[in-house]
Amino acid sequence: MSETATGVSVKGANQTGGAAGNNSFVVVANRLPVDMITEADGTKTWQASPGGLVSALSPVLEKHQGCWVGWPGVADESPEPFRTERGVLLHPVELTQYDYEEFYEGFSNATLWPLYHNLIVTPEFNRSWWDAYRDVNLRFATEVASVAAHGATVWVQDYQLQLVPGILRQLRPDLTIGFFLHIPFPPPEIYRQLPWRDEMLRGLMDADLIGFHLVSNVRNFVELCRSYDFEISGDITIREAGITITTPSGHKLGVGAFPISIDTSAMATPTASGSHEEADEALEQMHLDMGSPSTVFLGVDRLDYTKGILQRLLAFEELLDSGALDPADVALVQLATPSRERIDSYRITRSNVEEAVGRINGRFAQIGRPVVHYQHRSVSKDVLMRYYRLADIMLVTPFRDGMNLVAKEFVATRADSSGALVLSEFAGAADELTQAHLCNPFDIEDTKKAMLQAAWGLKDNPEMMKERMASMYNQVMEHDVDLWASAFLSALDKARA
Ligand code: GDG
Repeated sequence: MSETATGVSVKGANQTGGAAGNNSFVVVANRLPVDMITEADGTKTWQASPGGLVSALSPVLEKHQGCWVGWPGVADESPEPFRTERGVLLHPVELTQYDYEEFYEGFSNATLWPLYHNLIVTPEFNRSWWDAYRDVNLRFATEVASVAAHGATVWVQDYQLQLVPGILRQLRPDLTIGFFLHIPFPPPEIYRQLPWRDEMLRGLMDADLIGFHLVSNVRNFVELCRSYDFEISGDITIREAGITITTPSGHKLGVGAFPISIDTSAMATPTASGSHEEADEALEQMHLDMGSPSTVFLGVDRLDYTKGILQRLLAFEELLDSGALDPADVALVQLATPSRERIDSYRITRSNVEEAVGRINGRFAQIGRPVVHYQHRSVSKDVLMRYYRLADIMLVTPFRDGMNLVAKEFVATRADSSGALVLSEFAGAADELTQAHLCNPFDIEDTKKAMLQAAWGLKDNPEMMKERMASMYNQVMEHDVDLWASAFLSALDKARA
């Protein structure tokens, strides 16, 4: 038994191989790309799970025919590993109800999520949650060690698994280990609030490469590392692994910015199934059903307080109130995917959003013709695509967001350069989509201004609006998820070498 720098006890550490599996490419993420569903008659089925990480990684795993290690989305269930139709081996990790509450809802989503999103709500620091986080990270690392072939590449995903690189290095020094953080990395003065900051950081430092979305995230991380005994070299402005950090034990770690993107090929057709004509008819019908508004605003988000859904509704309400927008002429569609529903701050957010939807419709809608169309359910990819195509103006107004794939997905449906994007300057996507109508979501006047500029621009200056959309469309098409994954994986190879 040996102990890692994170204090996690590891049986059989330093024994290369051991019970090595035969997968040469392994991704490990908190969730599998599918959720296990129990039907009324007790049969178990699988359903694709929504979310940015799944959207980004599924095509990468399919291309490599790799193995995905993760939790199947239901507590106390341990289904057998199975291969998807597209050739990805799914290897479930069991989480108990206790793990779910303490590791997932607690430490991951009530401690780390708010801490890394610049304290939009106050993080809770609870010692038993930390213990659960360490235990579950050990379990994930042990599963990976059992499925990875000798010398395999393992790609660890996101904030729930930051101790996995350290544990895995002890268990399987033969592996090449990459880590990607899908959410922002906070400024050091915020990170330092974490009571377990040293263990957490050391868990990460055993990776060969750490990737963030943005250079600003890299800067925060490097600045934090300066306060430790690490040697730092390289140029921060070189996006892909411009920085090398050497730990006191001599381990070298690459650090770089790899802005994530979307599977553009999946966005190119109006629907995955059905003809173009059918898709157009369905779209027309949707528009008719909504009372044929001349401008449709659209929001698509997990129902999360970071996404700024309430503030966007309030901005819309004030524009209706002042007469700047005519309720007979506009509609706002808000799709809000259920998320982390048992956590208090999420319940409060949902209740505030739904109160605002009811109030706005009560004030401005006609019976049978809502001005805000709100849905708190997931929709299929086909239906989501239809909403993207229906919208005139996409509203993406998070207070803080690592990247935001919704913004890129909307742009990718605009081969004809139609429509406009209102985008928060605090979404990672704003670094690339500079031709969006950028706004500060903390400033309601600024948000209203961006919404109106987009609406007026489409009416008064369509040529200029087309140029803006075309430039964003090209940016997204030229920087797709394949490029993101291949840039990361080739930097990982180099870092290991
Ligand atoms: C995290 C980071 C980063 C949403 N509703 C439905 C649905 N979705 C899909 C969207 C999109 C994804 O979920 C959401 O991705 P985002 O990037 O917008 O946001 P997070 O879930 O917070 O993702 C984020 C991302 O990781 C990747 O690194 O960009 O900053 O927070 O793909 O299309 N898909 C379907 N039905 C829905 O109702 N089918």
